[in-house]
Amino acid sequence: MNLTHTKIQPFPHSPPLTHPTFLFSSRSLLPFPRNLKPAHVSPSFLYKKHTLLRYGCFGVSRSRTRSSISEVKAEQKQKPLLVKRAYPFDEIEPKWQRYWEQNRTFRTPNDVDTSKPKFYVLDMFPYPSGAGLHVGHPLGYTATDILARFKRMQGYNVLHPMGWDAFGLPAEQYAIETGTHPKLTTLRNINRFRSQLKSLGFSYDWEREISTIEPQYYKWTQWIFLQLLKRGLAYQAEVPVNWCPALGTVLANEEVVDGVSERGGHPVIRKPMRQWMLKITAYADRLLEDLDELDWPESIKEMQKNWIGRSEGAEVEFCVLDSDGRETDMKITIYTTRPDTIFGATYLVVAPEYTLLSSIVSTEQRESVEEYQDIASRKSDLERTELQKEKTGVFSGCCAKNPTSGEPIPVWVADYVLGSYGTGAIMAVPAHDARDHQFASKFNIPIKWVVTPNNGSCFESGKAYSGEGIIVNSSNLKVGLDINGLSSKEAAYRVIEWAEKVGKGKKKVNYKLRDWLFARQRYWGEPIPVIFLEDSGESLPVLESELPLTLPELDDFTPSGTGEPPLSKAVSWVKTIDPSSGKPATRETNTMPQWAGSCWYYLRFMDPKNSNELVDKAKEKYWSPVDVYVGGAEHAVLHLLYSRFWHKVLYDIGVVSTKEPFKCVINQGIILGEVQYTACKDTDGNYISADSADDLGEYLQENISEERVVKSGEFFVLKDSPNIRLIARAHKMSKSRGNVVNPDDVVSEYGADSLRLYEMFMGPFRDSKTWNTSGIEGVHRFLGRTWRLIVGSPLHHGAFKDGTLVTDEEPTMEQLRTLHKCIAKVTEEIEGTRFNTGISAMMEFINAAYKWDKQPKAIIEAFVLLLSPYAPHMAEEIWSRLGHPDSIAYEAFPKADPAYLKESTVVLPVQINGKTRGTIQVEKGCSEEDAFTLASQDEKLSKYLNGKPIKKRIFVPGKILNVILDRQNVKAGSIQ
Ligand code: ANZ
Repeated sequence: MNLTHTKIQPFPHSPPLTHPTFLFSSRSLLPFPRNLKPAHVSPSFLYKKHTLLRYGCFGVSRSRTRSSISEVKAEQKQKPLLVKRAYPFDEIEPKWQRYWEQNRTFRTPNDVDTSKPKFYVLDMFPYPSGAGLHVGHPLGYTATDILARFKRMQGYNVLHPMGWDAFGLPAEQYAIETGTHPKLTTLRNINRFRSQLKSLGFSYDWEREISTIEPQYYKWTQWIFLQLLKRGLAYQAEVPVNWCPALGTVLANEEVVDGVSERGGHPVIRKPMRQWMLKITAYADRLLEDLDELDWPESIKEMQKNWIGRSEGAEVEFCVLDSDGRETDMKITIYTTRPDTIFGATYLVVAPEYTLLSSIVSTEQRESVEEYQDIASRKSDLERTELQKEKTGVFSGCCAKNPTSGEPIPVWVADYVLGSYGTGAIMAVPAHDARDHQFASKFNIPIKWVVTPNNGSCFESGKAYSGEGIIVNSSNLKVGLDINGLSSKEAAYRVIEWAEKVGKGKKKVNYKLRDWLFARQRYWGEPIPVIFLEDSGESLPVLESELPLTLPELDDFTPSGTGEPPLSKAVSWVKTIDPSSGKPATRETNTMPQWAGSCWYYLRFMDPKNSNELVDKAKEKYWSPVDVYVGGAEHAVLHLLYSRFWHKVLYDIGVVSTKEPFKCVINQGIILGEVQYTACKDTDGNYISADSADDLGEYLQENISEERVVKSGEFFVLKDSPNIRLIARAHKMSKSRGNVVNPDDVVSEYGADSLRLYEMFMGPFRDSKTWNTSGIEGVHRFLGRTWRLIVGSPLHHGAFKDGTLVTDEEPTMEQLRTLHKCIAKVTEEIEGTRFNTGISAMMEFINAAYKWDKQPKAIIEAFVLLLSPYAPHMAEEIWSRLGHPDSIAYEAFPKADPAYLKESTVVLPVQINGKTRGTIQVEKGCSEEDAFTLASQDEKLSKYLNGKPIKKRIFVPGKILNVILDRQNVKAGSIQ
């Protein structure tokens, strides 16, 4: 966005900052997978990295000492409190919050008038962590609140709810450590979050508040599970999980770092265990296709596409040979996306976990294969498939026949092939695949070139040629296949056709997307509504009429140590009877993952108290889909993909009426901590410039307070030694860095309206930005100026006046123009979610209004309406002082009148005898006569015109005035 048009720019002094850590620390919904970076973050990272280098930060990591965080904190504490209350926010904010609550101002009634348009604006509901609200939360919440308030004022029925994604690991871990029931911890945290949110004046309909831990809510989460089960979309399978023998528990991927547990650093192995899976893969194509219709950031759509990872190829059977080279009945089916290269397949690779492996491995090789399988079980998929990583593998002792060339080729076991993708077996073509090339070179396996680039051979390059081209060395008339001379595409087609004809293969589409592992060995989650008959082990769904299946009380939340989930300790709960057969049964003791509750909560908000249905059909039809959904980019894939999957299932069974849940998704940027400045010092304690510090090898660092820093060109330097360049760096806010800003502190010091305004003014909504306390002072001053303009300066003893200064006078043309320009800009910027520039427009208005003698009521009222979505408390207060008994929340948002937006004057060029001699400023509708009079009075033009005989005047209204003088007189005249 181009901010240069506005006179007031959001923090022109904000430096370009470093951005070393991406992941947003907010624990809303679930943690972001470590290996997944939001795509949109990367380009800015490159830029930031570049900036870092400019400040010399990368060298600094080698420094010997650092000032401790406590020092930084102490330094921050010493800063005197500079702020003076610019207006009585501490009185008016609680007053209006009470008013809204008592008057149920933001309640969306159950029976809204559905002939009116609707607007459903939703925040990704937070995980109520023990740390309370973080300033990152109100960034998105203020934006959605502005939209909600704006749309209400435009006459929409608005649904703007809030709730809690309240199951989760931290409460359970805290329970294990302290014995406090997770429910107690969670409810305490929810209460804190709720009161913090209320103190910020968000216009949520609190009567629709929901929490995923409430049985009346998770009843329907369990109900959805039963529908999935009924349709074969939930099933059980033996799946490798992260098993930590020392902790006696299964860990989530996020809890395993480099093969050891995040807590305690104990080794973690992959172990197959019975798990519940959801068949999201059955929806892969629809999840992919329907992305096109969505108004989502392209980066998220791209990430979802990659996550689904559709690829087209073929499955081909390779016959296993016995030790004498004869064909056996066993086949290895491989998946390839390059059937055109099949003649170049000089070996096969099967994954260490390939199911048929034990039946093909030779006796001599069995021991080394098993040893290799054991080592591979400790590695993550990511570690295994890294291209850079040295390839490892063992020979299986058996060979298979390449069905096209007819040649016997060895079968290897290697961990760069994953058991979970394709068929778990590949045909390796070392000439045309980089990983196969590395492997074949290491183990001396023949490399056979079968594709040549269109512009000539590259066979001698020493590496694989993975592009497409013209096929060579690929003919075997004995099997009836000759693809030489064909392009890769034609050849691939021909190979598939041939394989299908001879019954050795078929076309195949594959997805990277895996079925969703839907069980956790945890206490604090929704119980899975399934029982197992004791005699047969058969699994049966709990009857829908028995839902909710509530979590039993438990005192001991520690894992059992055997892999059995904590719920197995609730013996009397686990033991049950199958109601239909009367047979003894046991309950499922795994619980659902945290994703479950967040998959469908947006539907419940439409009808939160319904005890008969998940959501009433008519209500769903009216409110669906969510019009704007705002949250962090860390949920680009999993949460948004899982909800889309459940939504599509609910669509198929007629519970919802739309194919997609969220029409528009917006990701707010990350808020980084305040910039910290550091100076480098040599070992004698002398300051050295950051750009030369690297040459020193070892150096010391000292934190520098903002007052001692000045910007010089692109860099920051010491105020009293401008040749000493400093390191400027902003970090992700985190407890351990001590740079977390608590919104409560900001509210008590500056008020909620200032915090709201500041978060919106920091920069473009979607960009990452740095916190800057002096920035809040800036917006607080703006609100103070607004207050003084309308209400007046405080009285001499500091008290704030009652009433307002507005007058009943008719507004002037200039005032109307200023107002309508502001209305147009603020409206346009809210609609485009460019809140920062909307604020700039209001600041410009206030600056202009300070020049007026009088503040006509009509003008000021309209301005207060514009301000109200941003600073609702102040707006309500002034609105009531202006004599309105009702809340401002449902007043009509002002509309810009185009008549006042047109520039009323134009600059008219004036020509004398065809030559431009000057310009005059005229009203747009100005007549020829008036234009001529003005030109004659103009200082510059008058000397050409006054007293001169005029032959002709050519006038094009609004464009030009050309005056042709009488030639004869010109000769004698004084025109130069
Ligand atoms: C032969 C070949 C020749 C291949 C060539 C590539 C290039 P995508 O696009 O990701 O689907 N592959 C198949 N299954 C695999 C597994 N379980 N683990 C690791 N690699 C696997 O990739 C498909 C390609 O990745 C397949 O095509 C296969 O190698 C490999 F010049 O087959 B290809």
